[in-house]
Amino acid sequence: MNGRGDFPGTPPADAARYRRDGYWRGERLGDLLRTADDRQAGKIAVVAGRRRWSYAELDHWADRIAWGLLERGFQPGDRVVVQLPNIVEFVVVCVALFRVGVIPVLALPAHRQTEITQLCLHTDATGYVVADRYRGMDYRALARDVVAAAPTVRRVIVVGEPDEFVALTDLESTSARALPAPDPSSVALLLLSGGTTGTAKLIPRTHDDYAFQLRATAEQMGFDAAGVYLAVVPVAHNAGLGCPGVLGALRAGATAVLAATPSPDEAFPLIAAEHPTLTTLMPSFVTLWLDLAMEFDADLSGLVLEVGGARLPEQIARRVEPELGCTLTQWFGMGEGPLVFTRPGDDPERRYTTQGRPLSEADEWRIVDDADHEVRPETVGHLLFRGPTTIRGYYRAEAANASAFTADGFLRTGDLARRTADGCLVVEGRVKDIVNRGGEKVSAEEVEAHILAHPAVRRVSVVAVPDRLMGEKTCAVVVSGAALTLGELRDFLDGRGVAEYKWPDQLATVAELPLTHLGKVDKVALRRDLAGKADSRQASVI
Ligand code: OOB
Repeated sequence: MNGRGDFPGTPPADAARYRRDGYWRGERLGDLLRTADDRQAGKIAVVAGRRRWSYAELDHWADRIAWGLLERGFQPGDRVVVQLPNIVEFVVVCVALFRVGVIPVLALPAHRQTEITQLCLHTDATGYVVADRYRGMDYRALARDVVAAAPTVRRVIVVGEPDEFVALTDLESTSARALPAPDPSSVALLLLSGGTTGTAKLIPRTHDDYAFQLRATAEQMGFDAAGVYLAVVPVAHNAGLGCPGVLGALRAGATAVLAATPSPDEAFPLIAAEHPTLTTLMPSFVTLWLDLAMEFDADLSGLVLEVGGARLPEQIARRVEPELGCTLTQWFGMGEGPLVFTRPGDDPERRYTTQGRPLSEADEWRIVDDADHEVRPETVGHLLFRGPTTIRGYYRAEAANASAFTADGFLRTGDLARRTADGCLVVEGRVKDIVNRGGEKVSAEEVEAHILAHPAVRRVSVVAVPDRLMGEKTCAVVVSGAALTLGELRDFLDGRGVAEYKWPDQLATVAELPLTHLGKVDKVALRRDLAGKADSRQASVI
Protein backbone atom coordinates (compact mmCIF):
# COMPACT_ATOMS: atom_id res chain seq x y z
CA MET A 1 0.00 0.00 0.00
CA ASN A 2 1.07 3.56 -0.64
CA GLY A 3 0.15 6.98 0.75
CA ARG A 4 -1.10 5.78 4.16
CA GLY A 5 -2.74 2.72 2.65
CA ASP A 6 -4.74 4.61 0.03
CA PHE A 7 -3.83 2.26 -2.83
CA PRO A 8 -1.44 -0.56 -3.72
CA GLY A 9 1.65 0.95 -5.33
CA THR A 10 4.16 -0.70 -7.67
CA PRO A 11 5.89 -3.58 -5.81
CA PRO A 12 9.46 -2.60 -4.76
CA ALA A 13 11.19 -5.10 -7.08
CA ASP A 14 9.37 -3.76 -10.15
CA ALA A 15 9.89 -0.15 -9.04
CA ALA A 16 13.63 -0.84 -8.65
CA ARG A 17 13.72 -2.32 -12.16
CA TYR A 18 11.88 0.66 -13.70
CA ARG A 19 14.45 2.95 -12.02
CA ARG A 20 17.47 0.83 -12.93
CA ASP A 21 16.39 0.68 -16.57
CA GLY A 22 15.97 4.45 -16.75
CA TYR A 23 12.19 4.74 -17.04
CA TRP A 24 11.74 6.43 -13.68
CA ARG A 25 14.39 9.07 -13.22
CA GLY A 26 13.31 10.94 -10.09
CA GLU A 27 11.82 13.88 -12.01
CA ARG A 28 9.20 16.09 -10.35
CA LEU A 29 6.28 17.60 -12.24
CA GLY A 30 6.74 20.83 -10.27
CA ASP A 31 9.89 21.41 -12.32
CA LEU A 32 7.78 21.97 -15.42
CA LEU A 33 8.10 25.61 -16.63
CA ARG A 34 11.50 26.02 -14.91
CA THR A 35 13.91 27.45 -17.43
CA ALA A 36 17.47 26.27 -17.88
CA ASP A 37 18.71 29.28 -19.86
CA ASP A 38 17.70 32.82 -20.80
CA ARG A 39 16.70 31.95 -24.33
CA GLN A 40 14.23 29.41 -23.03
CA ALA A 41 12.90 31.93 -20.46
CA GLY A 42 11.67 34.22 -23.22
CA LYS A 43 10.19 31.46 -25.33
CA ILE A 44 6.40 31.22 -25.60
CA ALA A 45 5.11 28.38 -23.41
CA VAL A 46 1.35 28.80 -23.78
CA VAL A 47 -0.93 30.51 -26.29
CA ALA A 48 -4.63 30.93 -25.44
CA GLY A 49 -7.03 33.26 -27.23
CA ARG A 50 -5.10 36.34 -28.24
CA ARG A 51 -2.60 36.02 -25.39
CA ARG A 52 0.85 34.45 -25.23
CA TRP A 53 2.87 33.68 -22.10
CA SER A 54 6.61 33.02 -21.90
CA TYR A 55 8.19 30.26 -19.84
CA ALA A 56 9.57 32.84 -17.38
CA GLU A 57 6.18 34.51 -16.90
CA LEU A 58 4.42 31.20 -16.18
CA ASP A 59 7.27 29.95 -13.98
CA HIS A 60 7.00 33.01 -11.72
CA TRP A 61 3.22 32.89 -11.77
CA ALA A 62 3.25 29.22 -10.66
CA ASP A 63 5.67 30.12 -7.84
CA ARG A 64 3.40 32.93 -6.61
CA ILE A 65 0.46 30.54 -6.53
CA ALA A 66 2.56 27.87 -4.77
CA TRP A 67 3.65 30.38 -2.10
CA GLY A 68 0.04 31.50 -1.70
CA LEU A 69 -1.15 27.91 -1.26
CA LEU A 70 1.42 27.37 1.52
CA GLU A 71 0.43 30.68 3.19
CA ARG A 72 -3.19 29.54 3.24
CA GLY A 73 -2.27 26.31 4.97
CA PHE A 74 -2.37 23.80 2.14
CA GLN A 75 -0.04 20.90 2.97
CA PRO A 76 1.86 18.39 0.85
CA GLY A 77 -0.38 15.38 0.26
CA ASP A 78 -3.64 17.38 0.46
CA ARG A 79 -6.10 16.88 -2.39
CA VAL A 80 -7.64 19.76 -4.35
CA VAL A 81 -10.31 19.25 -7.00
CA VAL A 82 -9.40 21.27 -10.10
CA GLN A 83 -12.23 21.92 -12.57
CA LEU A 84 -10.88 24.28 -15.18
CA PRO A 85 -11.37 24.44 -18.94
CA ASN A 86 -8.53 24.83 -21.45
CA ILE A 87 -7.21 28.14 -20.11
CA VAL A 88 -3.71 29.15 -19.06
CA GLU A 89 -4.72 29.06 -15.39
CA PHE A 90 -5.17 25.29 -15.68
CA VAL A 91 -1.46 25.02 -16.39
CA VAL A 92 -0.16 27.38 -13.70
CA VAL A 93 -2.50 26.06 -11.02
CA CYS A 94 -1.51 22.44 -11.71
CA VAL A 95 2.20 23.24 -11.75
CA ALA A 96 1.83 25.25 -8.51
CA LEU A 97 0.04 22.31 -6.86
CA PHE A 98 2.79 19.94 -8.06
CA ARG A 99 5.42 22.28 -6.58
CA VAL A 100 3.73 22.18 -3.17
CA GLY A 101 3.00 18.46 -3.38
CA VAL A 102 -0.75 19.09 -3.21
CA ILE A 103 -2.50 16.54 -5.43
CA PRO A 104 -4.84 17.93 -8.12
CA VAL A 105 -7.93 15.79 -8.73
CA LEU A 106 -8.71 16.55 -12.36
CA ALA A 107 -12.45 16.93 -12.94
CA LEU A 108 -13.92 17.75 -16.34
CA PRO A 109 -15.67 21.10 -16.98
CA ALA A 110 -18.81 19.08 -17.83
CA HIS A 111 -19.08 17.64 -14.32
CA ARG A 112 -21.81 18.89 -12.03
CA GLN A 113 -22.80 18.80 -8.40
CA THR A 114 -23.18 15.02 -8.11
CA GLU A 115 -19.79 14.22 -9.62
CA ILE A 116 -17.83 17.02 -7.93
CA THR A 117 -19.33 16.33 -4.51
CA GLN A 118 -18.46 12.65 -4.85
CA LEU A 119 -14.88 13.54 -5.81
CA CYS A 120 -14.51 15.88 -2.84
CA LEU A 121 -15.95 13.36 -0.40
CA HIS A 122 -13.96 10.46 -1.80
CA THR A 123 -10.63 12.31 -1.57
CA ASP A 124 -11.40 14.51 1.50
CA ALA A 125 -10.44 17.43 -0.73
CA THR A 126 -9.52 20.62 1.15
CA GLY A 127 -9.86 22.89 -1.88
CA TYR A 128 -11.77 23.30 -5.14
CA VAL A 129 -10.59 25.43 -8.06
CA VAL A 130 -13.06 26.72 -10.67
CA ALA A 131 -13.46 29.43 -13.28
CA ASP A 132 -16.15 32.02 -12.47
CA ARG A 133 -18.17 31.37 -15.61
CA TYR A 134 -17.52 29.25 -18.63
CA ARG A 135 -19.80 28.58 -21.60
CA GLY A 136 -22.91 29.87 -19.90
CA MET A 137 -22.29 28.00 -16.65
CA ASP A 138 -21.69 29.77 -13.31
CA TYR A 139 -19.26 27.52 -11.42
CA ARG A 140 -19.55 29.62 -8.25
CA ALA A 141 -23.17 28.43 -7.92
CA LEU A 142 -21.92 24.87 -8.34
CA ALA A 143 -19.24 25.53 -5.71
CA ARG A 144 -21.89 26.69 -3.21
CA ASP A 145 -23.69 23.36 -3.50
CA VAL A 146 -20.44 21.41 -3.30
CA VAL A 147 -19.22 23.24 -0.18
CA ALA A 148 -22.55 22.62 1.54
CA ALA A 149 -22.30 18.89 0.83
CA ALA A 150 -18.55 18.34 1.30
CA PRO A 151 -17.40 19.89 4.60
CA THR A 152 -13.67 19.17 4.11
CA VAL A 153 -13.53 21.77 1.31
CA ARG A 154 -12.11 24.75 3.21
CA ARG A 155 -11.42 26.99 0.26
CA VAL A 156 -12.86 27.58 -3.16
CA ILE A 157 -10.43 29.36 -5.47
CA VAL A 158 -11.94 31.16 -8.44
CA VAL A 159 -10.31 32.23 -11.70
CA GLY A 160 -12.07 35.56 -12.35
CA GLU A 161 -14.79 37.19 -10.17
CA PRO A 162 -14.80 35.26 -6.89
CA ASP A 163 -18.06 36.42 -5.19
CA GLU A 164 -17.70 35.14 -1.59
CA PHE A 165 -14.75 32.85 -2.49
CA VAL A 166 -11.01 33.54 -2.96
CA ALA A 167 -9.84 34.97 -6.28
CA LEU A 168 -6.77 33.26 -7.74
CA THR A 169 -5.20 36.72 -8.05
CA ASP A 170 -5.67 37.26 -4.28
CA LEU A 171 -4.28 33.85 -3.41
CA GLU A 172 -1.02 34.62 -5.22
CA SER A 173 1.72 35.75 -2.89
CA THR A 174 4.93 37.65 -3.53
CA SER A 175 6.68 36.51 -0.34
CA ALA A 176 8.98 33.77 -1.48
CA ARG A 177 9.12 30.62 0.65
CA ALA A 178 11.02 27.41 0.40
CA LEU A 179 8.97 24.93 -1.53
CA PRO A 180 8.80 21.32 -0.36
CA ALA A 181 10.34 18.77 -2.68
CA PRO A 182 7.80 15.95 -3.01
CA ASP A 183 9.17 12.43 -3.25
CA PRO A 184 9.16 11.54 -6.99
CA SER A 185 7.56 8.21 -6.15
CA SER A 186 4.61 9.95 -4.47
CA VAL A 187 1.28 10.70 -6.16
CA ALA A 188 1.43 13.80 -8.37
CA LEU A 189 -2.14 13.81 -9.65
CA LEU A 190 -5.41 11.88 -9.55
CA LEU A 191 -7.09 11.25 -12.91
CA LEU A 192 -10.68 10.11 -13.34
CA SER A 193 -11.20 6.70 -14.83
CA GLY A 194 -13.64 6.16 -17.67
CA GLY A 195 -15.33 4.12 -14.99
CA THR A 196 -17.68 1.21 -14.92
CA THR A 197 -18.89 1.63 -11.36
CA GLY A 198 -21.57 3.80 -9.75
CA THR A 199 -19.02 6.47 -8.86
CA ALA A 200 -15.84 7.36 -10.75
CA LYS A 201 -12.70 5.50 -9.75
CA LEU A 202 -9.59 7.60 -9.20
CA ILE A 203 -6.23 6.89 -10.78
CA PRO A 204 -3.13 7.75 -8.74
CA ARG A 205 -0.29 8.77 -11.08
CA THR A 206 3.15 9.44 -9.57
CA HIS A 207 5.73 12.09 -10.55
CA ASP A 208 8.05 9.29 -11.70
CA ASP A 209 5.57 7.50 -13.89
CA TYR A 210 3.88 10.56 -15.39
CA ALA A 211 7.22 12.26 -16.12
CA PHE A 212 8.28 9.11 -17.96
CA GLN A 213 5.04 9.18 -19.96
CA LEU A 214 5.57 12.85 -20.90
CA ARG A 215 9.16 12.24 -21.96
CA ALA A 216 8.68 8.95 -23.84
CA THR A 217 5.51 9.92 -25.73
CA ALA A 218 7.17 13.16 -26.91
CA GLU A 219 10.33 11.35 -28.01
CA GLN A 220 8.46 8.66 -29.89
CA MET A 221 6.18 11.16 -31.62
CA GLY A 222 9.26 13.11 -32.72
CA PHE A 223 8.02 16.06 -30.68
CA ASP A 224 10.74 18.34 -29.28
CA ALA A 225 11.38 21.99 -28.37
CA ALA A 226 10.59 23.03 -31.96
CA GLY A 227 7.10 21.51 -31.70
CA VAL A 228 3.73 23.19 -31.16
CA TYR A 229 1.03 21.12 -29.43
CA LEU A 230 -2.60 22.09 -30.04
CA ALA A 231 -4.98 21.12 -27.22
CA VAL A 232 -8.54 20.81 -28.53
CA VAL A 233 -9.68 18.05 -26.15
CA PRO A 234 -10.16 18.89 -22.46
CA VAL A 235 -6.68 19.18 -20.94
CA ALA A 236 -7.97 17.56 -17.75
CA HIS A 237 -8.12 14.27 -19.69
CA ASN A 238 -4.98 12.14 -19.93
CA ALA A 239 -5.06 12.20 -23.76
CA GLY A 240 -4.64 15.99 -23.98
CA LEU A 241 -2.69 16.38 -20.75
CA GLY A 242 0.12 13.91 -20.98
CA CYS A 243 0.47 11.92 -24.24
CA PRO A 244 2.59 14.14 -24.55
CA GLY A 245 -0.20 16.75 -24.46
CA VAL A 246 0.12 20.10 -22.78
CA LEU A 247 2.38 18.95 -19.95
CA GLY A 248 4.59 16.98 -22.33
CA ALA A 249 4.92 20.07 -24.54
CA LEU A 250 6.07 22.11 -21.55
CA ARG A 251 8.49 19.39 -20.47
CA ALA A 252 9.96 19.40 -23.98
CA GLY A 253 10.40 23.20 -23.94
CA ALA A 254 7.85 23.51 -26.76
CA THR A 255 4.69 25.64 -27.09
CA ALA A 256 1.15 24.58 -26.13
CA VAL A 257 -1.82 26.23 -27.84
CA LEU A 258 -5.09 25.96 -25.91
CA ALA A 259 -8.42 25.82 -27.76
CA ALA A 260 -11.85 25.57 -26.16
CA THR A 261 -13.21 22.90 -28.49
CA PRO A 262 -12.18 20.76 -31.48
CA SER A 263 -14.93 22.24 -33.65
CA PRO A 264 -13.60 23.19 -37.11
CA ASP A 265 -14.62 26.86 -36.86
CA GLU A 266 -12.30 27.24 -33.89
CA ALA A 267 -9.60 24.66 -34.64
CA PHE A 268 -8.98 25.36 -38.35
CA PRO A 269 -8.25 29.11 -38.00
CA LEU A 270 -5.96 28.29 -35.05
CA ILE A 271 -4.10 25.73 -37.14
CA ALA A 272 -3.63 28.33 -39.89
CA ALA A 273 -2.36 30.91 -37.37
CA GLU A 274 -0.18 28.81 -35.04
CA HIS A 275 1.03 25.94 -37.28
CA PRO A 276 0.78 23.19 -34.66
CA THR A 277 2.81 20.04 -35.28
CA LEU A 278 0.79 17.72 -33.04
CA THR A 279 -2.79 17.45 -31.77
CA THR A 280 -5.11 14.89 -30.17
CA LEU A 281 -8.61 14.09 -31.43
CA MET A 282 -11.35 11.66 -30.57
CA PRO A 283 -12.68 9.73 -33.63
CA SER A 284 -16.02 11.60 -33.61
CA PHE A 285 -14.19 14.83 -34.40
CA VAL A 286 -12.09 13.21 -37.10
CA THR A 287 -15.36 12.55 -38.94
CA LEU A 288 -16.44 16.15 -38.43
CA TRP A 289 -13.07 17.50 -39.63
CA LEU A 290 -13.34 15.31 -42.75
CA ASP A 291 -16.88 16.55 -43.38
CA LEU A 292 -15.87 20.21 -43.13
CA ALA A 293 -12.24 20.41 -44.29
CA MET A 294 -13.19 21.42 -47.85
CA GLU A 295 -15.57 24.11 -46.65
CA PHE A 296 -12.85 25.70 -44.50
CA ASP A 297 -10.11 25.19 -47.10
CA ALA A 298 -7.95 23.96 -44.23
CA ASP A 299 -4.25 23.24 -44.69
CA LEU A 300 -3.27 20.61 -42.17
CA SER A 301 0.05 19.58 -43.70
CA GLY A 302 2.78 19.47 -41.07
CA LEU A 303 0.30 18.31 -38.44
CA VAL A 304 0.41 14.89 -36.81
CA LEU A 305 -2.93 13.65 -35.45
CA GLU A 306 -3.15 11.37 -32.45
CA VAL A 307 -6.54 9.70 -32.67
CA GLY A 308 -7.79 7.55 -29.82
CA GLY A 309 -10.24 7.16 -27.01
CA ALA A 310 -12.68 5.13 -29.07
CA ARG A 311 -12.66 2.92 -32.16
CA LEU A 312 -11.62 4.68 -35.37
CA PRO A 313 -13.37 2.86 -38.24
CA GLU A 314 -10.91 1.75 -40.89
CA GLN A 315 -12.76 3.51 -43.72
CA ILE A 316 -12.43 6.80 -41.81
CA ALA A 317 -8.76 6.13 -40.99
CA ARG A 318 -8.00 5.64 -44.68
CA ARG A 319 -9.53 9.00 -45.62
CA VAL A 320 -7.55 11.12 -43.12
CA GLU A 321 -4.23 11.52 -44.92
CA PRO A 322 -5.46 12.03 -48.51
CA GLU A 323 -8.29 14.38 -47.49
CA LEU A 324 -6.75 16.33 -44.61
CA GLY A 325 -3.11 16.21 -45.69
CA CYS A 326 -1.86 15.45 -42.16
CA THR A 327 -0.26 12.33 -40.66
CA LEU A 328 -2.48 9.90 -38.76
CA THR A 329 -1.42 7.95 -35.68
CA GLN A 330 -3.87 5.73 -33.81
CA TRP A 331 -3.84 5.40 -30.04
CA PHE A 332 -5.28 3.01 -27.53
CA GLY A 333 -4.90 4.72 -24.17
CA MET A 334 -6.31 4.67 -20.68
CA GLY A 335 -6.06 7.10 -17.78
CA GLU A 336 -4.87 4.04 -15.83
CA GLY A 337 -1.63 4.22 -17.82
CA PRO A 338 -1.59 1.73 -20.72
CA LEU A 339 -0.55 3.48 -23.95
CA VAL A 340 -0.34 1.62 -27.23
CA PHE A 341 0.06 3.61 -30.42
CA THR A 342 1.34 3.82 -33.95
CA ARG A 343 4.33 6.10 -34.54
CA PRO A 344 4.37 8.72 -37.34
CA GLY A 345 7.07 6.74 -39.19
CA ASP A 346 5.17 3.44 -39.10
CA ASP A 347 4.04 1.87 -42.32
CA PRO A 348 0.67 3.43 -43.42
CA GLU A 349 -1.16 0.05 -43.34
CA ARG A 350 -0.14 -0.36 -39.71
CA ARG A 351 -1.31 3.16 -38.90
CA TYR A 352 -4.67 2.69 -40.67
CA THR A 353 -5.54 -0.74 -39.30
CA THR A 354 -3.93 -1.16 -35.87
CA GLN A 355 -3.25 0.71 -32.64
CA GLY A 356 0.44 -0.16 -32.83
CA ARG A 357 2.84 -1.08 -30.06
CA PRO A 358 3.14 -0.16 -26.36
CA LEU A 359 5.01 2.89 -25.13
CA SER A 360 7.96 1.03 -23.65
CA GLU A 361 9.94 -2.18 -23.74
CA ALA A 362 9.00 -2.66 -20.10
CA ASP A 363 5.28 -2.80 -20.92
CA GLU A 364 3.82 -6.28 -20.73
CA TRP A 365 0.50 -7.16 -22.29
CA ARG A 366 -1.49 -10.33 -22.54
CA ILE A 367 -4.56 -11.32 -24.48
CA VAL A 368 -6.37 -13.99 -22.50
CA ASP A 369 -9.51 -16.12 -22.57
CA ASP A 370 -12.14 -16.16 -19.83
CA ALA A 371 -9.90 -18.41 -17.71
CA ASP A 372 -6.95 -15.98 -18.00
CA HIS A 373 -5.00 -18.29 -20.34
CA GLU A 374 -3.11 -16.54 -23.12
CA VAL A 375 -4.60 -16.99 -26.57
CA ARG A 376 -2.77 -17.24 -29.90
CA PRO A 377 -1.96 -14.23 -32.12
CA GLU A 378 -4.95 -12.98 -34.12
CA THR A 379 -7.37 -14.46 -31.55
CA VAL A 380 -9.63 -11.97 -29.76
CA GLY A 381 -9.47 -12.02 -25.96
CA HIS A 382 -9.33 -9.85 -22.85
CA LEU A 383 -6.51 -7.31 -22.79
CA LEU A 384 -4.40 -7.30 -19.60
CA PHE A 385 -1.66 -4.71 -19.09
CA ARG A 386 1.28 -4.05 -16.73
CA GLY A 387 4.18 -1.60 -17.01
CA PRO A 388 5.97 1.53 -15.80
CA THR A 389 3.05 3.90 -16.41
CA THR A 390 0.23 1.53 -15.43
CA ILE A 391 -1.22 1.70 -11.93
CA ARG A 392 -1.42 -1.33 -9.64
CA GLY A 393 -4.53 -0.10 -7.87
CA TYR A 394 -7.15 2.65 -7.79
CA TYR A 395 -7.25 5.23 -5.00
CA ARG A 396 -9.27 4.18 -1.94
CA ALA A 397 -11.05 1.40 -3.84
CA GLU A 398 -10.18 -1.87 -2.16
CA ALA A 399 -13.19 -3.79 -3.43
CA ALA A 400 -12.80 -2.60 -7.04
CA ASN A 401 -9.05 -3.34 -6.91
CA ALA A 402 -9.64 -6.96 -6.07
CA SER A 403 -11.40 -7.53 -9.39
CA ALA A 404 -9.71 -4.91 -11.60
CA PHE A 405 -6.22 -6.47 -11.34
CA THR A 406 -4.83 -9.99 -11.61
CA ALA A 407 -2.95 -11.50 -8.67
CA ASP A 408 0.33 -10.63 -10.43
CA GLY A 409 -0.61 -6.99 -10.91
CA PHE A 410 -1.93 -6.82 -14.48
CA LEU A 411 -4.73 -4.30 -15.06
CA ARG A 412 -7.87 -5.89 -16.50
CA THR A 413 -8.62 -3.24 -19.12
CA GLY A 414 -12.15 -4.50 -19.83
CA ASP A 415 -11.33 -4.26 -23.53
CA LEU A 416 -11.31 -7.06 -26.10
CA ALA A 417 -8.36 -7.09 -28.47
CA ARG A 418 -6.07 -9.21 -30.61
CA ARG A 419 -2.34 -9.22 -31.26
CA THR A 420 -1.37 -9.24 -34.92
CA ALA A 421 1.33 -11.56 -36.21
CA ASP A 422 3.81 -8.66 -36.16
CA GLY A 423 3.01 -7.70 -32.57
CA CYS A 424 0.53 -4.83 -32.94
CA LEU A 425 -2.64 -4.34 -30.92
CA VAL A 426 -6.08 -4.15 -32.50
CA VAL A 427 -8.98 -3.29 -30.19
CA GLU A 428 -12.06 -5.31 -31.15
CA GLY A 429 -14.64 -4.46 -28.50
CA ARG A 430 -15.11 -4.49 -24.76
CA VAL A 431 -16.77 -6.36 -21.94
CA LYS A 432 -17.01 -3.45 -19.51
CA ASP A 433 -20.41 -1.89 -19.13
CA ILE A 434 -19.85 1.61 -20.45
CA VAL A 435 -21.12 3.75 -23.30
CA ASN A 436 -18.19 5.27 -25.22
CA ARG A 437 -19.89 8.44 -26.37
CA GLY A 438 -17.44 10.05 -28.78
CA GLY A 439 -14.57 9.17 -26.41
CA GLU A 440 -16.44 10.32 -23.30
CA LYS A 441 -17.04 7.31 -21.10
CA VAL A 442 -20.42 6.88 -19.45
CA SER A 443 -20.85 4.21 -16.79
CA ALA A 444 -24.12 2.34 -17.45
CA GLU A 445 -24.40 1.37 -13.78
CA GLU A 446 -24.10 4.99 -12.65
CA VAL A 447 -26.78 6.27 -15.04
CA GLU A 448 -29.07 3.35 -14.24
CA ALA A 449 -28.90 4.20 -10.52
CA HIS A 450 -29.94 7.79 -11.23
CA ILE A 451 -32.78 6.82 -13.55
CA LEU A 452 -34.08 4.25 -11.09
CA ALA A 453 -34.65 7.06 -8.62
CA HIS A 454 -37.37 8.45 -10.93
CA PRO A 455 -40.80 7.58 -9.48
CA ALA A 456 -42.20 6.40 -12.84
CA VAL A 457 -39.35 3.94 -13.46
CA ARG A 458 -39.68 0.34 -12.27
CA ARG A 459 -36.64 -1.14 -13.98
CA VAL A 460 -33.99 0.28 -16.29
CA SER A 461 -31.05 -0.79 -18.37
CA VAL A 462 -28.66 1.59 -20.10
CA VAL A 463 -27.01 0.43 -23.32
CA ALA A 464 -24.95 1.86 -26.17
CA VAL A 465 -26.58 2.34 -29.56
CA PRO A 466 -24.54 3.01 -32.72
CA ASP A 467 -24.22 6.59 -33.98
CA ARG A 468 -22.54 7.80 -37.17
CA LEU A 469 -20.82 10.80 -35.63
CA MET A 470 -20.33 9.87 -31.97
CA GLY A 471 -19.65 6.17 -32.55
CA GLU A 472 -22.06 5.37 -29.73
CA LYS A 473 -24.90 7.09 -27.95
CA THR A 474 -26.77 6.25 -24.78
CA CYS A 475 -30.15 4.55 -24.78
CA ALA A 476 -32.14 4.07 -21.58
CA VAL A 477 -34.50 1.12 -21.80
CA VAL A 478 -37.13 1.38 -19.09
CA VAL A 479 -40.01 -0.55 -17.69
CA SER A 480 -42.19 2.25 -16.40
CA GLY A 481 -45.34 2.54 -14.38
CA ALA A 482 -46.41 5.84 -15.93
CA ALA A 483 -45.84 7.82 -19.12
CA LEU A 484 -42.32 9.21 -19.34
CA THR A 485 -40.66 11.20 -22.10
CA LEU A 486 -36.98 11.55 -22.91
CA GLY A 487 -37.20 15.27 -22.09
CA GLU A 488 -38.63 14.55 -18.64
CA LEU A 489 -35.94 12.00 -17.96
CA ARG A 490 -33.15 14.37 -19.01
CA ASP A 491 -34.65 17.16 -16.86
CA PHE A 492 -34.74 14.72 -13.96
CA LEU A 493 -31.02 13.96 -14.31
CA ASP A 494 -30.29 17.67 -14.66
CA GLY A 495 -32.14 18.23 -11.39
CA ARG A 496 -29.99 15.59 -9.73
CA GLY A 497 -26.85 17.48 -10.75
CA VAL A 498 -25.57 14.89 -13.22
CA ALA A 499 -23.25 15.96 -16.08
CA GLU A 500 -25.12 16.39 -19.37
CA TYR A 501 -22.96 13.96 -21.35
CA LYS A 502 -24.37 11.16 -19.16
CA TRP A 503 -28.02 11.95 -19.94
CA PRO A 504 -29.59 9.39 -22.25
CA ASP A 505 -29.85 10.37 -25.93
CA GLN A 506 -32.72 7.95 -26.49
CA LEU A 507 -35.47 6.37 -24.44
CA ALA A 508 -37.14 3.06 -25.19
CA THR A 509 -39.99 1.68 -23.14
CA VAL A 510 -40.49 -2.06 -22.92
CA ALA A 511 -42.89 -4.37 -21.07
CA GLU A 512 -40.03 -6.45 -19.61
CA LEU A 513 -36.24 -6.51 -19.75
CA PRO A 514 -34.71 -9.71 -21.15
CA LEU A 515 -32.79 -11.67 -18.49
CA THR A 516 -29.87 -14.09 -18.70
CA HIS A 517 -30.20 -17.50 -17.07
CA LEU A 518 -28.46 -15.96 -14.04
CA GLY A 519 -31.24 -13.41 -13.76
CA LYS A 520 -29.15 -10.40 -14.83
CA VAL A 521 -30.36 -8.07 -17.57
CA ASP A 522 -29.25 -9.52 -20.90
CA LYS A 523 -27.73 -6.46 -22.54
CA VAL A 524 -26.63 -8.36 -25.63
CA ALA A 525 -30.24 -9.39 -26.30
CA LEU A 526 -31.41 -5.89 -25.48
CA ARG A 527 -29.08 -4.27 -27.99
CA ARG A 528 -30.10 -6.84 -30.58
CA ASP A 529 -33.81 -6.13 -29.93
CA LEU A 530 -33.22 -2.39 -30.19
CA ALA A 531 -31.31 -2.75 -33.45
CA GLY A 532 -34.06 -4.99 -34.85
CA LYS A 533 -36.78 -2.57 -33.90
CA ALA A 534 -34.86 0.39 -35.28
CA ASP A 535 -34.47 -1.50 -38.57
CA SER A 536 -38.14 -2.33 -38.88
CA ARG A 537 -39.12 1.17 -37.70
CA GLN A 538 -41.38 -0.18 -34.96
CA ALA A 539 -39.28 1.05 -32.12
CA SER A 540 -40.68 3.07 -29.32
CA VAL A 541 -37.24 4.68 -29.36
CA ILE A 542 -37.68 8.41 -29.15
C1 OOB B 1 -8.54 7.31 -23.18
O1 OOB B 1 -8.57 7.08 -21.83
P1 OOB B 1 -9.89 6.80 -20.95
O2 OOB B 1 -9.37 6.43 -19.61
O3 OOB B 1 -10.84 7.92 -21.08
O4 OOB B 1 -10.63 5.56 -21.62
C2 OOB B 1 -10.02 4.31 -21.78
C3 OOB B 1 -10.91 3.40 -22.60
C4 OOB B 1 -10.28 2.09 -22.99
O5 OOB B 1 -10.32 1.14 -21.95
C5 OOB B 1 -11.13 1.71 -24.18
O6 OOB B 1 -12.35 1.15 -23.76
C6 OOB B 1 -11.40 3.03 -24.86
O7 OOB B 1 -11.24 4.02 -23.84
N1 OOB B 1 -10.43 3.28 -25.92
C7 OOB B 1 -10.52 2.74 -27.16
C8 OOB B 1 -9.41 3.24 -27.88
N2 OOB B 1 -8.70 4.07 -27.06
C9 OOB B 1 -9.34 4.06 -25.88
N3 OOB B 1 -11.40 1.88 -27.70
C10 OOB B 1 -11.22 1.53 -29.01
N4 OOB B 1 -10.19 1.98 -29.76
C11 OOB B 1 -9.25 2.84 -29.24
N5 OOB B 1 -8.24 3.27 -30.02
O8 OOB B 1 -9.52 7.18 -23.88
C12 OOB B 1 -7.20 7.71 -23.73
C13 OOB B 1 -6.15 8.02 -22.90
C14 OOB B 1 -4.92 8.39 -23.42
C15 OOB B 1 -4.76 8.47 -24.79
C16 OOB B 1 -5.81 8.18 -25.64
C17 OOB B 1 -7.05 7.79 -25.12
